[in-house]
Amino acid sequence: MKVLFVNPGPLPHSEIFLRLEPLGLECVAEEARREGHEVRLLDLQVYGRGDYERLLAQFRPEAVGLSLNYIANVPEVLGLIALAKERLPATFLFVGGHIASFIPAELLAHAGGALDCVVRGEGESAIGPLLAALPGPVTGVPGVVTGAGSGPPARLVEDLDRLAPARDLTSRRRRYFMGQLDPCASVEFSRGCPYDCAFCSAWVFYGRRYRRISPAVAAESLARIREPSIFVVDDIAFADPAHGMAIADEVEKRGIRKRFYVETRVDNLLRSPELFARWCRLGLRCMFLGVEALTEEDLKSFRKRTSPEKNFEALAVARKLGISVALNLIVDPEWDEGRFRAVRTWAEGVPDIVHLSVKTPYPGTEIWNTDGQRLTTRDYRLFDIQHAVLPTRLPLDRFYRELVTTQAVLSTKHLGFSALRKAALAAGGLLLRGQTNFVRMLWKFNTVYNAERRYQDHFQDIQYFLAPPPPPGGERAGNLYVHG
Ligand code: B12
Repeated sequence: MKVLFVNPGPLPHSEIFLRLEPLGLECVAEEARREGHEVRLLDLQVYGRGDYERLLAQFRPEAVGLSLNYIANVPEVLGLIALAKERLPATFLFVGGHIASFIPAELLAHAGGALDCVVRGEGESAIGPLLAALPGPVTGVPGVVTGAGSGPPARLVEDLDRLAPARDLTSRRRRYFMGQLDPCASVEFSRGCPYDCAFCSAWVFYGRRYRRISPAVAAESLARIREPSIFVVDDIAFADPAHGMAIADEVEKRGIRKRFYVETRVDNLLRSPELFARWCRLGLRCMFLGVEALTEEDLKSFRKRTSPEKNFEALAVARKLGISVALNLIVDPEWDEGRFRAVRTWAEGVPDIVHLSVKTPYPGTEIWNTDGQRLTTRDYRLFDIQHAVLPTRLPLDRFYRELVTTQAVLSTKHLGFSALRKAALAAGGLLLRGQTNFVRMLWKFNTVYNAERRYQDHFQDIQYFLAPPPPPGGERAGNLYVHG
């Protein structure tokens, strides 16, 4: 069967810092190929709508599977479905991915009959049985939801070692980058997270399970990658220090030299600084720490299971490693000017890259159930953690002025004189190698850090309305787990 997999375009506010390969979709595509299907993959982060239309017309897929990880992409994906339905009415259309797994009924309703099914959970275990069932009914396939109801619960992949992303199906790979790690490929060493932060849906998706890829398999997969830089997409890198050490052994054994970026928790770093020091020797260049809040009270409200002292201690440990340290703080829409000022002062005084994201309840998170009744907008596109979707204490336009000023100050801090010199050197090197992603990013700041634009985004016409959650007191987190 001819199958086309499609990844939607980027969100406007993340586009400037990075653009990464659709790793999950590549894994699903590879599974389909192993089953003998003829497979194509189109990533709309690096291709345009015209390419999609051309592929539909020329390849004429019998099935089209779209990836939907980010809630802000919902309207775009619905548009892509409508277009495919119009051009190829007999083609089987399905959607899978992180956010799709939490809102299958809503997606089917929005698509008004154009969408044949939603696949919940990890796509690798469902794709074979799904395509094999066609053109018959698919309701018996685990994880599948159709207009007629749900099939058996989604199944976790039993053996992560047998997965292999179909990187050869993504062209224009030089367009994938992460700041100065340009070009950059993605890998995974593990899946899932054993913690249960209230603002995150990753642990709900995987049911708090943490699964490892065998060290030798992880290293082999790294060895096959051509790009010099690697984004490790794990929800929580090196949660198991022994596993991290074993991968390091295998990487060393094979003489693999890459530059790495990882995201992890502060307690992880504090538990095994020697592991991170070893990875720095192996090429770890940048580490993202989910600090999230500066006060005990806020950390508790997010169930972060850490403390301000631990956060500051971990930052000190990370800085000693001599790598770039980035951290995130969650902005509460309740913040006033004084609170923004205090955060600006703190962030300007530390050497790390400080990101601000806005507290956003989206389906799958615990705060969706506790705060979702208070949403001020039901426009999917605004759920990108750069817009306020809960009531703000400041008038909305002033909230954005504070937020965007703070973000711009923190970004230009890193593009101050000495940083700019370093950036120029890096940019020069990249340009010499023909890599323009990072340099283009430097010029996009003014369009992204624009308070008026973010405010005006609230007044766009809305085609699809996000349904609010049921009243509180209903579901327990365990009942919301995607996998059975
Ligand atoms: C790595 C990562 C990123 C990377 C990008 C990864 C990439 N290559 O695309 C970066 C850093 C760019 C990123 C950015 C953002 N991220 Co992010 N990210 C993740 C993270 C930690 C892992 C994703 C991943 O690669 N997993 C590994 C792969 C193998 O799994 P997968 O992509 O989920 O794919 C599997 C299934 O979903 C499914 N599947 C996927 N597509 C399809 C398609 C079909 C047809 C089928 C059948 C199945 C299927 O099968 C796949 C294989 O099992 C997740 C957390 C999580 N565990 O999901 C958050 C997560 C997805 N991100 C999140 C957020 C909020 C963001 C940002 C908005 C943050 C920001 N403002 O900067 C941006 C927006 C990015 C954008 N679209 O432009 C939220 C999503 C919230 C939401 N519901 O919308 C998550 C869930 C984290 C959280 N805190 O809750 N992210």
